[in-house]
This record gives sequence, structure tokens and C-alpha cells, in this order.
Amino acid sequence: MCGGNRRLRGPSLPQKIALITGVTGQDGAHLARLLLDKGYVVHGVKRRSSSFNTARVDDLYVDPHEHATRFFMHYGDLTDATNLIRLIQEIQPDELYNLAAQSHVQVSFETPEYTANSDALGTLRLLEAIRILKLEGKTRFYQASTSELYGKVQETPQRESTPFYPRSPYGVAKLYAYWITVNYREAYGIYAANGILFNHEGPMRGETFVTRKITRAVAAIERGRQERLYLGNLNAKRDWGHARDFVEGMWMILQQPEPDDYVLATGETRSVREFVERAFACVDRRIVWRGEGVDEVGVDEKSGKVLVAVDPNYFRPTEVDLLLGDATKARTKLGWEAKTTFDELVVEMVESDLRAIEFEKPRNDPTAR
Ligand code: NDP
Ligand code: GDR
Repeated sequence: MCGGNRRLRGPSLPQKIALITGVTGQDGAHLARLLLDKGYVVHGVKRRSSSFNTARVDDLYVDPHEHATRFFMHYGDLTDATNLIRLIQEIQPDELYNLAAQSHVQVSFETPEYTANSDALGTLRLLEAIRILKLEGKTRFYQASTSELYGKVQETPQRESTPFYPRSPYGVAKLYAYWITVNYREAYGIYAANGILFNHEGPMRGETFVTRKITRAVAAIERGRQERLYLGNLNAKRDWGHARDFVEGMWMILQQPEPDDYVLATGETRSVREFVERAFACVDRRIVWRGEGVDEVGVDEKSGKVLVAVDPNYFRPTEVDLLLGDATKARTKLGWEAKTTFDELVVEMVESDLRAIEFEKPRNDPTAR
């Protein structure tokens, strides 16, 4: 991590202090940029890792020995209450964004206890820290809630009043986190708010989420580095937006006079199959589907090559079939709207992966979800 960044320096004005858990993740990196641009002092929590895990925020880092900086990182973990209490005590944040989570739905079936510990109890630990430190009147708390709460959907489109029915250990852990956030708001008067965010993506999306897995494969196939893309359920439908737009909504949620819970979504839904078709179209390949179920394949119309196949290992024990959000409350109360269209999102991700592939060493991890 090296290099300076001018926008991090400058005269010291009274500044708001934000603490972001999960700063090294997709949303954390976008939110840190947004808050720095707004003049905040930003503290982020990163996990200790045997290899570098800060690639998404390295460009924000300025060596504090050499320059004044407004971006700081601290070691921490949502499973470590004493660490969280100490960090919050030292930082005294005005706004605390809890973005850290074991965020992969399929992995949560394999690590259910850890997922509950970090995603459910981790949220409780942060809220308790605010209470123990008597910061109820100072620290505003944002919880990264999710459309996965709707799971087996009871109503379409889904809005704030739609009943929850989570379908994975991840969804169930996030259900606890959602309600403990509401409970601490009602019981202790903490300014605590949930953003119920539908899927949001972008070039910084983790490589094992389906959109990024597809755009990386399109780039790798185009450059002759990969033969075929293996996917699970092609029929699942998601309301996909851009992470850049969604972190702005997170910030807006914490600027309201009263804490509340909001859905953020684009209001459009597309299947995994449609995402595949649109991504390959970016490199002028038309995918034609043949066969059914686990035997279904996506064929390149020109060359006749099978570029996409189904691998049942990627099927989930319980699936969320259809998500489509209604963000009317966010639009009317916050003035928030998703700006990036589906097409713009896919094009940006494919173009970014086409650039990135030139610098990547080939990798092969058969267990990657
Ligand atoms: P990512 O998986 O990209 O980032 C997760 C972050 O959490 C990473 O910084 C990760 O660290 C960190 N983390 C994981 N476990 C722990 C732990 N035990 N202690 C401390 N940090 C931890 O997720 P996103 O950025 O996509 O999502 C941000 C949040 O929003 C998550 O809570 C997610 O569940 C939620 N969400 C995401 C949506 C989306 O579509 N992206 C939609 C709705 C909700 P490391 O880098 O070391 O792995
Ligand atoms: P999701 O995102 O589960 O919605 O959770 P993901 O991209 O993992 O899956 C979306 C849909 O695609 C189907 N799918 C595959 N998924 C993956 N990962 N890999 C595959 O090969 C594959 N093939 C098909 C899935 O079955 C699913 O239906 C994301 C995360 O960011 C959560 O943290 C967040 O809460 C929700 O979005 C909203």
C-alpha cells in the first residue's frame, strides 16, 4: 500500500467521523470513497489475513508518517467484542456503517455457525458497544440488511412491509441483525437504521458472486484463457443495481432526522440467463440455449462451441427464485434513485474484466463457489 492521494489532505475543518466495518469489501470501498469526498474522516476495520486483503482501498491509503490523512485502518473482527468496544471507544464515530459480513449465500450453507456469529451476533456486539460506551446520543448506526430476508417471497415487488422468509443460514443471520437493530432503536433510543438492499454489483464485486463470475469468464473466454463457464441455477431472477449508487443511499439513510428502514432497489429484475446473454453480447457473441435442466448449455451461435454449462454443485439447498424491489419509500423520503441501468452495469463490468485479465495469472480453484 503506497502512494499519496491529494483529496485526503488539506485544511482541518470540523469533520464528521465515520467507522466502516467491512471496508475492504465491495461496498466498504465505495462508501469510503464517497465519505472521503464528502470531507469525512474515515476509519475502516480490516481483518488480519496471511495475504493482502486491502486491494480495493489501497489507493485511498496515505502513509500517516509522511502526510496528513483522513483514512485510517484498524485490525478487527466482528467476532471479537472487546476489540470492537475498544475501537469504538477510541474512534468515537458519528456514523457507524456495519458492512462486514460473511456475505456469500452458498458459503453460508457450509459455514452456518460462523455466518451466524459474524453476521447476527457481530451486529449485536456493535450495538452493545454503542450502549456500553453511552454513545446512544452520538453514534448513528447503519445495518447492511438484505433482500435475502424476503427469500421465499410472499409478495412481488418486495417493499419494507413485505413479510420476511429467509432461505439460507445467511438470510436467517441477517434476519436477527435486522431485528436487533430495530430493537436497539426502540429499546435504547439509538439512531439505528436498516438499509434493505437488493443485489448491487460492479467491477469491484467479489469474484465468486454470479455477475462477476460471468463477466470474468466472458473476458477469459474472449482472450482464450478459459474454455467454458459453469453455473448453477440459470433461472434465478435478481434486481441488480450498481454498488456506487447504493452506497449513496446508505449515507442518505443516516442523514434523516429520524432513524428508519428503507428498501434500495432498481425496480427491474433479470434472470442469470439474461445476464449471461448480455455479458457475452459485449464481446459480440450471441448465446443460444440448447437442452434442459442440468443438461442445458449455452452455445456460441457463430462457432458452435459450448461456452456455458450447468454444474449442479452450484445449486443451493434452498433457493431464492425471484427478487424485485420497490424503492418508493427511498425515492419519496430520501430522494434516492438507482442511476445506473442494467446495460451500463454489465458493460462496465465486462470492460473492466477485459482490462484486468491482461495482468492476471491463470487461476484454477475447483472449490470456488
Ligand atoms: P463483501 O463480501 O464484498 O465484503 C464483506 C466485508 O466484510 C469484507 O471487508 C470482509 O473482509 C468483511 N468481513 C467478513 N467477515 C468479517 C468478520 N468476521 N469481521 C470483520 N470483517 C469481516 O460484501 P459487500 O461489500 O458486497 O456487502 C457489504 C454488506 O452488505 C454485507 O454485510 C452484505 O451481506 C450486505 N449486502 C450486500 C449486498 C450486495 O448485493 N452486495 C446486498 C445486500 C446486503 P475480507 O475482505 O477480509 O473478506
Ligand atoms: P446472492 O448473489 O445469492 O443473490 O447474494 P449470488 O451472485 O451469489 O447469486 C445470485 C443468483 O445466481 C445463482 N447462480 C449462481 N450464484 C453463484 N454465486 N455462482 C454460480 O455459479 C451461480 N449460478 C447461478 C444463485 O443460485 C442465485 O440465485 C448476494 C450477496 O451479495 C448477499 O450478500 C446479498 O445479501 C444479496 O446478494 C442481496
